[in-house]
Amino acid sequence: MMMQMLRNRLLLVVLLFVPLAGFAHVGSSDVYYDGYAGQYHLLVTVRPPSVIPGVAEIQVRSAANDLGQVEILPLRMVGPGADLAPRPDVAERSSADPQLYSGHLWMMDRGSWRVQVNVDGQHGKAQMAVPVPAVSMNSASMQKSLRGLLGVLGFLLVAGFVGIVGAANREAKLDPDKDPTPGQKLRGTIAMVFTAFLMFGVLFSGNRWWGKEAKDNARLSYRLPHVQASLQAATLQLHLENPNESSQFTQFGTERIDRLRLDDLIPDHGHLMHLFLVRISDMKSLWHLHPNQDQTGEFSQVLPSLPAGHYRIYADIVHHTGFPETEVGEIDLPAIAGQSPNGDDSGGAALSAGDKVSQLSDGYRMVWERDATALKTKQPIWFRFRIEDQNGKPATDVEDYMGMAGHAAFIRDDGEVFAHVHPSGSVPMAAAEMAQKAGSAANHASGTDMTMDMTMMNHGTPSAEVAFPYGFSQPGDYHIYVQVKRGGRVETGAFTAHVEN
Ligand SMILES: [Cu+2]
Repeated sequence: MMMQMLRNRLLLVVLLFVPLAGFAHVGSSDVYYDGYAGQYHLLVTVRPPSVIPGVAEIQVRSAANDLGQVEILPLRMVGPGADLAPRPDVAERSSADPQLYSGHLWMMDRGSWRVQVNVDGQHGKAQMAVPVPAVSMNSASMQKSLRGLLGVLGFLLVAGFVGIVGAANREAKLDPDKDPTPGQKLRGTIAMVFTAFLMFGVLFSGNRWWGKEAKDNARLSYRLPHVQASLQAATLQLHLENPNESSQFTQFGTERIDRLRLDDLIPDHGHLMHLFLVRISDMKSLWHLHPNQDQTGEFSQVLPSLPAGHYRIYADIVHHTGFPETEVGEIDLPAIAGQSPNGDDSGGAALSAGDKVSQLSDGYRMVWERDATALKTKQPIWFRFRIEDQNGKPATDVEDYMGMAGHAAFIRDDGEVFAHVHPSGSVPMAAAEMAQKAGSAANHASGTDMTMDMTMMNHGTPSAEVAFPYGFSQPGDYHIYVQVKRGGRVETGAFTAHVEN
């Protein structure tokens, strides 16, 4: 028990020296969520740690100046820990910006979490919850300079120890100003050799112990899952992999309820999978499709007409725990003469992206309402888009598309970053709903009546303007694809964005 604790402490100390890399799913680990706690309109940003256990950074911004105190606490989404609320932390109110609160939370385990936000203010108490997937993206390695410094210090420590033992055996019983006898010298040398061997043994077994620990830890790092795609006639066949599968039971023999499996997928706004296909060479052909599940891990999609090229594949799925994954893949496609997209499928073969304006059909336009300030990483930004008719008037026929006012995909031009975002933010709706329900169930059980109104989640009201809260984790050149439904068909606006660090 003591050893275990010591080991964890040691690991922790090492982890604290490691800079947080902010790399997840497909390079966009930060969570942005816009929603309501009762009548309070909040934008919550969660920056999960890149190594678990680790510290998540939480920011809560209220839309109006109506808040007093904000508390935050981390909870598991499912399983035994889901109802065991720890004592909440009080988020600190920014002195420069009274509508901004921030705090830190420890996430001790990998898996599906929710951050519960308890607020108190002008409209009484209320709460909401934000789903947060927590994974270790890497086994963080120590910085070279730190490794060198610790190595030198460690050597001095060992050499000093050997020297002390030698001196103690040689000269401890010596009177002042006397030289040691040959016998005492020999005794000292033997003691030093013996101590050196002993220290070598200790260091050697310590290193082996550490190496084993590091290997175990590395095995638990999250590996980006890949989808194998092949084409049969005009049908895309998809085979999902599950590289992060763990055993069904924990070391204590209890079932690992949140282990990743492929037979537990839940629909996210009506579909088990949201598939994005983008031709990386020019970013002009983008498709948002919804393949059918034929059996566990196997999906298929009849393709619409699309131009030949090398396509990147992003397959979004959500597990029963609310844990989202994006499986990535690539495929070379010939020109496909398929059917026109049906159902919720949509996209475009020749989208030309502007930095402010994107042409839609019938002379309509989509306008990105951006100001002149440069886009920077790690900032929550509202991306607002306005749909205009041929006369520049706001469109009046915008309607709901898959339960939402709009869908956006942020894709870096090299394909290494991908995020599927909604007016409510970067979390899948299925996970967001699960987090709210878990919260209200727990409150109900504890006798606290804080009703949470599902309709208060921000799906966005279909109108001529649609807005998405999101922030870039990494700099680079991006394409932003914004999809809205207008006059019975889905339109895709495309924009370019340069993001600075
Ligand atoms: Cu969507």
